Amino acid sequence: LSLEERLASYVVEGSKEGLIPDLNEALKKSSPLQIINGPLMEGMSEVGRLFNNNELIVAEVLQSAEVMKASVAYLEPFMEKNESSVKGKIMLATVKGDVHDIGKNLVEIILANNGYHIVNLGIKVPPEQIIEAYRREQPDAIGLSGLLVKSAQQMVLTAQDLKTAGISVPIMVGGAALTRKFTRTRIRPEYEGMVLYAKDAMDGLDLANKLSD
Ligand code: B1M
Repeated sequence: LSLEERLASYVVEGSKEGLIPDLNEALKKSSPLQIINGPLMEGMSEVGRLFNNNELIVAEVLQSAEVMKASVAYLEPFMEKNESSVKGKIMLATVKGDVHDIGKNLVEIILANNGYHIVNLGIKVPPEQIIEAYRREQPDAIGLSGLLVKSAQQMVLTAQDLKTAGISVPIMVGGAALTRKFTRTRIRPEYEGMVLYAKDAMDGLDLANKLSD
């Protein structure tokens, strides 16, 4: 197997045996983000496909998630950091009913490495908790993540509750089940402030930078 194929297969197999030496090898020619967005994400897509076809069970997907998390944690110190000044405070949450957090945590790492102070509220965060944390933390923006189809709908409800609570800071939304169109037609009309769709973590950084400019 090529290096790229081996990296993808650690995620698919849920195995860390040989992972670190291969990540070191990959770092010689690629940046941490290229490794994550390339072979590791390819492995995750394959996991999603196999899971969808009932060829993997949840316990196996969890092991794949562990490998992805361990890889991201290992690569994180090698990422470019640009911490010259604090550009703003962003609160992140995976919405109510959803446990997926690898994407959100990647967004956290990338924003934190680029000058943002991040308050990560974790997973399955109901709107009440987001509102309470908003009042305490006074962030410049709120980032919502969700991967399930029902999470897209949950974002609509969350936006409604935030609006009712009188909150209007920009909201950034992302996650696999979401589209730009859904964001524009379903979430945006329910909210007073800006609602921005980020297709991936780098897009999230670009949007945050535009907001802070
Ligand atoms: Co689940 N899961 N899962 N899962 N899981 C999906 C999402 C699914 C598509 C798999 C499939 O069937 N093909 C499917 C959803 C189906 C649907 O709703 N249409 C699914 C399902 C069904 C489920 C369960 C219901 C399974 C069950 O129990 N029967 C269950 C749900 C539990 C719940 O949430 N209540 C479940 C559980 C799990 C595990 C716990 C086993 C594990 C998660 C572990 C964890 O996160 N700690 C897991 C995993 C790993 C996946 C897949 C395979 C991979 C997700 C992932 O981590 N990707 C996923 C299939 C897939 O996506 N291909 C799947 C890597 C990550 C870096 O990408 O999160 O997309 P992602 O983030 C991207 C962008 O989306 C974006 O940036 C990131 C990249 O740069 N982004 C943002 C994300 N959030 C953002 C926020 C932003 C900006 C950008 O700003 C705020």
